[in-house]
Amino acid sequence: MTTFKSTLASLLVTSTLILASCGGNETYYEKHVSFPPDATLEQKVDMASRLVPSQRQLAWQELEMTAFLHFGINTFTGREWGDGSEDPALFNPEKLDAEQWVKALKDGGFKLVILTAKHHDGFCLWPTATTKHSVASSPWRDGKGDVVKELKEACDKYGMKFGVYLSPWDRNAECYGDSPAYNDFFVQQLTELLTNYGEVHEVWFDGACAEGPNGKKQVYDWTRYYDVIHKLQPNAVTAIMGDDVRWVGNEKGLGRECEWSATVLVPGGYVRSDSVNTALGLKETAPDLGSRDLIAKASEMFWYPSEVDVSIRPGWFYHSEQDAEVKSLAQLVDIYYESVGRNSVLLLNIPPNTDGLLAYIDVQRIKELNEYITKNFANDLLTSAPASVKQGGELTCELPQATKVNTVVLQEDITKGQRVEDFTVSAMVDGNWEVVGSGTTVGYKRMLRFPAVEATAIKLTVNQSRNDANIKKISAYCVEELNSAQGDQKVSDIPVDKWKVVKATGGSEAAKAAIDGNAETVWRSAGSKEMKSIEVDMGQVIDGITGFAYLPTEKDGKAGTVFHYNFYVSLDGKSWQQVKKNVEFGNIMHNTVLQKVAFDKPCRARYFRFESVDEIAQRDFITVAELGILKAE
Ligand code: FUL
Repeated sequence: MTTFKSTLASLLVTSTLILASCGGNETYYEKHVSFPPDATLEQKVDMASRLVPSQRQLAWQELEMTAFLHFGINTFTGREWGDGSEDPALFNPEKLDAEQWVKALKDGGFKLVILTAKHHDGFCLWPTATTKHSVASSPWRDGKGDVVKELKEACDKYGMKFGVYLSPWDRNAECYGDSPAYNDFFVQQLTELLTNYGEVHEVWFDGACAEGPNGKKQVYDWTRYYDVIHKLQPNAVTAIMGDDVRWVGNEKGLGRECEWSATVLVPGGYVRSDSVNTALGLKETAPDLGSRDLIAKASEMFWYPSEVDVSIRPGWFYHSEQDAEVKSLAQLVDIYYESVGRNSVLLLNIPPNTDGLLAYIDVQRIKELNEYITKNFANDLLTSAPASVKQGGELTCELPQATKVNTVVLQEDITKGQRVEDFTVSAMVDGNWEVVGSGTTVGYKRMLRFPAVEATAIKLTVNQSRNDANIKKISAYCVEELNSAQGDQKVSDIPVDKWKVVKATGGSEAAKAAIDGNAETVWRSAGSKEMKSIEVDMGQVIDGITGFAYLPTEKDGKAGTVFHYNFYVSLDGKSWQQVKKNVEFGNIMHNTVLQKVAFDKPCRARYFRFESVDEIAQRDFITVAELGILKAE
């Protein structure tokens, strides 16, 4: 048995004392707090410490692991973003079995699943009355199928919560960009989804958006959408462009080490969000969303916790050529530590394939993940009780004998707010305290990994907090260590050592970095209003070229990432054949992974030219970490 010891001066263990420690002030602010105009920083910080989640936000946070299913017309076209012109006849997942999905997700430890009921291409996975661009026009189940219904029934059968992704951006709807008409259309779709299928626990509105077919920009009526959701599904959190759940800011599975659920960022769906966030210099991707410096400048705060969305594969949709790139168990465990372990909920995407099934390898991998978590976190080596700790105070948990520890998990009682701002974790090793971890925020859950020590006690020191910190639990484990080192990413199927740059925007010399087989070196073209391009001589004619690859870079943010491109091939470097014209790297601005592009048919060439039509933010230069040529084995 382990024992739990506290230093009385620094520690108050009963709720009465917790209230006393707050000066008898029991005021909490649910989800939002406005600061009085003349509030001092001290008063603001005090109010920030008493900002708490709503009931539905708390229930969502406790799920910890949630799953995404990206499925739709893109599954059948091999794209990440469809443009809305796809023929519904392409959609025919003949073996679709939603029970297989849900059973696999349950075995993977997931508590809620969100389906892309409609992605940006506008194709609806349920037989909506709003458009013909849906499963009803597909050959699947003779046009009588309903993916939403089949999934929801499976969820109900296996006790899985259910959520819907309904893309506001719709590249098919004719009325898109005619704001009032599209808002009606969208509300009707939302109403169908939230009325006809039983309980929904999360509604996910992504932030991607562009101009409509008529060139007009769509002005979304978020307030109206929220009203519909709250009326029809009061227990559903609204995510991303919703105001209950915040996008973490990347699609890599990475929460911030300093992750505030109590944040000054105004949710994107609020009318004032642009003006307030711009004035504070903030966006979802900012590294700091809740420090005292920001609180000093802010006039309000939100309980707006982070959700970490990431795909088990490089893309969000299933592409068979990515079967070998399913994340390893070690990578998924890292993601778990860096999402759930960083005060966030994990939203892991496992996309169904063209048969309408989750691929075997994905199913195995999530099962391994759950087994790893269940096994390694089954035995807490400590017995801690909830405690209130003053700034500078300590909480010590003793172990009965020297025990190997390499992971400590901290939890705050967020029903009393998020308060810890700076902490240290130490282990008693051979009679001395050794610091094994430190950080800023804790929040709902904070996990720390460190090289194993033989500890006889674990101590948490709260160096700084907003009022007394309410520590719910300290746990310690000795988990199995996995090696998540990734091998080098193969960009080109053919050797690049004989390749030469013939010409490039800004000169050939600098552009060598794009074809040197080294992903670390990056070519940044000269700035130009014209299209930026690079022309390469591969040194010999290559038969059977099936496509090309472009590796973007995140050095310098994502600046220079190509969005639309042209691609040409040539046998002699004089007469050129255009094999790709103004094609989009769908979602590249959010997910800067290696882009592999397949040609319609294999070709023969000695030269190629890659040309950028535009950059993700219309900058006048492009960057290329690496280019490669793909060839069938
Ligand atoms: C983004 C979308 O553009 C991607 O296609 C994907 O759905 C991701 C989860 O959200 O905003």
